[in-house]
Amino acid sequence: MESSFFQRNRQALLATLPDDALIVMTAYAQMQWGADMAVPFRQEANFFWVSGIRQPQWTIAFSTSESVLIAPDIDPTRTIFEGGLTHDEALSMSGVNRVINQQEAEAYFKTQAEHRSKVYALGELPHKKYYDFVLNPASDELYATLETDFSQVLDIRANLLKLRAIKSTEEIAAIRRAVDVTIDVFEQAKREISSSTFEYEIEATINGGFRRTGADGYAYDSIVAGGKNACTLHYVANQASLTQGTGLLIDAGAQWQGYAADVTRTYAIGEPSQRLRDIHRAVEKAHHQIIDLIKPGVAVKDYIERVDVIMKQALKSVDLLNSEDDYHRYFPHAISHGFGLDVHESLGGYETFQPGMVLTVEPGIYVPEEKIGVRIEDDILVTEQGNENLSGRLSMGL
Ligand SMILES: [Mn+2]
Repeated sequence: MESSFFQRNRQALLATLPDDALIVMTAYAQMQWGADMAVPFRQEANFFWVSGIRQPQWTIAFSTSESVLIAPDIDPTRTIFEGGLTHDEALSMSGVNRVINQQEAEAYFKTQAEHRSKVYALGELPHKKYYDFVLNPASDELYATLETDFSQVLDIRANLLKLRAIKSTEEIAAIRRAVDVTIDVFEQAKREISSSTFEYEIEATINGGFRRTGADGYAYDSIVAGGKNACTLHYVANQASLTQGTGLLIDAGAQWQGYAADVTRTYAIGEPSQRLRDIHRAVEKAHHQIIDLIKPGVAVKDYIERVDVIMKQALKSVDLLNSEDDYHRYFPHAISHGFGLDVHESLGGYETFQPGMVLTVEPGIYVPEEKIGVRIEDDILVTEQGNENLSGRLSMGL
């Protein structure tokens, strides 16, 4: 991405706030992998979107009058091991006016706090109590620090998500590339099923295939789930042997210049049973009907209601809807989510679909007692006229 992309994003965010607003945001901190090793670094998406910086521990502060990046204090020994970003590099990647160090930042914030009482920053992650992992502490720490310097810190998360939900031309180009790479790798993986014995052989083809094209790698851990493993929605062990006559669910997506693809197909290992074929056909029919619903102006709420009707019909057609509870038993996840820099993104709080949104459509039917799990997932761009299925040229599977 060019620095003009990040400049435009900063201006767009400032335009949602009063004239004299100051926004301060931080990169993620590095997290521990084990002993003295860090987890491969992944940037906080909102920070990347306004700065273009992929390194940890940087901070950005911007208003309509100027944009400033604050460089971390990095020990020279650490730079020998890990490299680093020079101030000039940071300047040209982000398009900010200047780069300052930690010491200069103290004076900068002191001056800012003297003539303004409010500052804007990224507030707490919503729904965090539902996550079973420790959150990256950087944003919350910055928020707390700002609260000591300024009398009021206001959350800009909702403004950011709303802007990020509508993708720009260069973002759509990156997503298209991620999807194209993913399609090619799926076709290759499909060809290798008959000569493979274990799920991990297919996983290696997928993850290696992404890197071979020059993609960043995978946008999330690839799921390669044979037989009943397909009923575990986030199955990432990929250790089991492949059983003839069962299904093989592959859910994977490349990441290209920070942007994700998210695609699922369910293939057959050998000759599929009639039951597997019937369930796949039901999911496939629902999938096409659901994609046809997506166009600008359609209310997201109405979409969800229509999806419920379609998915209930699909379950009924394979005799899996004998009580109201059966709906969430056999289709236990959401039909769609936005994606982009993060593989799960909000649709920005819009009530209706808007041109430039990208979202998945991913109906599935999971029947653990029959050891069958089928999901089909495509990546849909909302256009002025309707929608474009970015992954639609990938064959359907079974
Ligand atoms: Mn998905």
